[in-house]
Amino acid sequence: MNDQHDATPDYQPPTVWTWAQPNGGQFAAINRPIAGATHEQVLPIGRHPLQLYSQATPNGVKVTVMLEELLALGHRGAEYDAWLIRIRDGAQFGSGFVAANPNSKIPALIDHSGPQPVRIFESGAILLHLAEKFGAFLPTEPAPRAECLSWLFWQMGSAPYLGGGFGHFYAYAPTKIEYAIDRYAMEVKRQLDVLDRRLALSPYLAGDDYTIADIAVWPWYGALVKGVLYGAAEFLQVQSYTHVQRWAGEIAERPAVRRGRMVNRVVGDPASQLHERHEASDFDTRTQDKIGAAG
Ligand SMILES: N[C@@H](CCC(=O)N[C@@H](CS)C(=O)NCC(=O)O)C(=O)O
Repeated sequence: MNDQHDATPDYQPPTVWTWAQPNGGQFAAINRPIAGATHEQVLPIGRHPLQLYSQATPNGVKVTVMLEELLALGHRGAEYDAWLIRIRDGAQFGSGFVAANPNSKIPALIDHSGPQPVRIFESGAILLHLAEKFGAFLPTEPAPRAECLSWLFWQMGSAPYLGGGFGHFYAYAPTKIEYAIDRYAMEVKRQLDVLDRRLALSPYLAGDDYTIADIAVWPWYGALVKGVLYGAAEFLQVQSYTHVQRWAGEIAERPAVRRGRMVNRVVGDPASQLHERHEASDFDTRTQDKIGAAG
């Protein structure tokens, strides 16, 4: 996210960029041009081997859906504690979180199941770590495995155009800049067409089976076509991507997806928000039907 742009038509960049704050952007309070911790904050550790530090943004939801899918398959080793990192409050800049992810972005996972704790950051790396650890949602045959990893990495490379590009300028920027919105709307529609053509050929992105590629792509592009991301459904004419719509609707109905979306959630109906998750029974007091079709 970058709130630095001046929308005035005669703006010329100065010789040296300087950090002007506040700048009116929605994320001005947390955006910084430097890395590292801003304050001391030890991360809590629960009793399960897997400790997740996250918030239910699309990147966070990928991991909680994956963990709930693993548990639904019967992998008891996937039991986890999910701790809420409130990114609008700057919790990603606490010293403990920065030790888990030097990039200061959710999600971050610490796997305590080996002799030494292993930290994993970047949601794609976390999905791959979990898929390999449990031998699930990642095909073993070379061709479908390559297809799965290709779509997983496609998501990691493409979503910043959707979130940091289109979503930022369409929904969050303090002024509407036609050039920026045009540029990113074009790219996002192209990406939706890429997905639509792929999903016309097979039920899931890697072929016949649901994989970490679908788990990674769904919280972004599934939410977008179901109209719950950036309020841009009509603007982008998302109904026309019929194969993506079919795929997104089917995945939204999976019980593990419905559970995973509630974990570390801080928006929407309070009954749909499970701020921290430590046991399967934590879901009992929440209402899964209170979340929309995706997102
Ligand atoms: N490529 C990273 C992106 C993570 C990311 O952008 N996380 C956002 C929330 S969706 C965040 O933590 N933002 C806080 C910040 O930028 O300070 C991943 O997939 O894990």
